[in-house]
Amino acid sequence: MTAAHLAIVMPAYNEAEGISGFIDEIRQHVGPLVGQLTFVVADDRSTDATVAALQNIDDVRVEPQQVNRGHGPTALAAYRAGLALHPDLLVHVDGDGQFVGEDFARMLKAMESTGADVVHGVRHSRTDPWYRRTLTSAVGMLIALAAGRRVPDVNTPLRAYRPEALRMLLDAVPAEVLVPHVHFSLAEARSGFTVRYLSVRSIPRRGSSTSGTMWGGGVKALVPPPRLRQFANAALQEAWQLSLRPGAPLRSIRLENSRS
Ligand SMILES: Nc1nc2c(ncn2[C@@H]2O[C@H](COP(=O)(O)OP(=O)(O)O)[C@@H](O)[C@H]2O)c(=O)[nH]1
Ligand SMILES: [Mg+2]
Repeated sequence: MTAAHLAIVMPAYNEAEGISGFIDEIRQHVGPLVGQLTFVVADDRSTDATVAALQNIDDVRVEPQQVNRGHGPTALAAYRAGLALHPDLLVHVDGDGQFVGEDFARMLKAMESTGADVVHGVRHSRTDPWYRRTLTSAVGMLIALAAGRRVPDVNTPLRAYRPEALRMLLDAVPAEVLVPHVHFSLAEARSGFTVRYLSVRSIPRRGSSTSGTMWGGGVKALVPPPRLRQFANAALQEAWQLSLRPGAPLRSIRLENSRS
């Protein structure tokens, strides 16, 4: 057994079509490896049937958000709701289901065999448009300069955490950030966390609805949609303010502190 109680947390917005099938697939692969499994879905005020699709499933809790705030704050709300259940291990993944069930099992096993604080799923075979992958590489380079080493797939949404390590990150980051995972990756690299990287398969989002994507223009837009460009600008400024500039608040996290 890899964990007595595993919480799998997800932000979701308009994922009615794919989310319950995604949860079923994860459960099938992970259920046999843990004592108890709980899914926590933070619903970012979906306008489709996402919440209805998740009703009356024993191991799924829906955490309705007060207002629509986008991926970052919803992911953080999902993390917090998951930690409140006091699991031994917590996994985050986006509700659009861009991963396969087998890889969740591999992550748990990697966590157990390496004793890491964090395991990141590093996406291969990404089918996201060229500008998304370019953005990931560009952010990755910036982070490498700041952290002094390369952090693969810096913004990956598939992450497994030991609760103590996650709590430190959550305590340090404001609730409204745009790119919590970029801040997390940077803080982990700088702060003495033991991080392991596992190559995982990336698949297209499961629902056909494009309203579940943050970027507008649909997943097949050939050029970066304006919303993505605005987002990238704002995210860069946020990364500078919170994580990169000298004296930035997230620079002072040290894992050793929590263990002393
Ligand atoms: N579109 C959208 N997605 C959100 C929102 N809040 C949370 N999400 C979730 O954020 C995740 C990532 O969205 P997506 O735009 O597909 O990002 P990408 O996979 O990085 O391209 C999905 O699981 C969404 O369900 C929101 O306000 N709008
Ligand atoms: Mg996605």
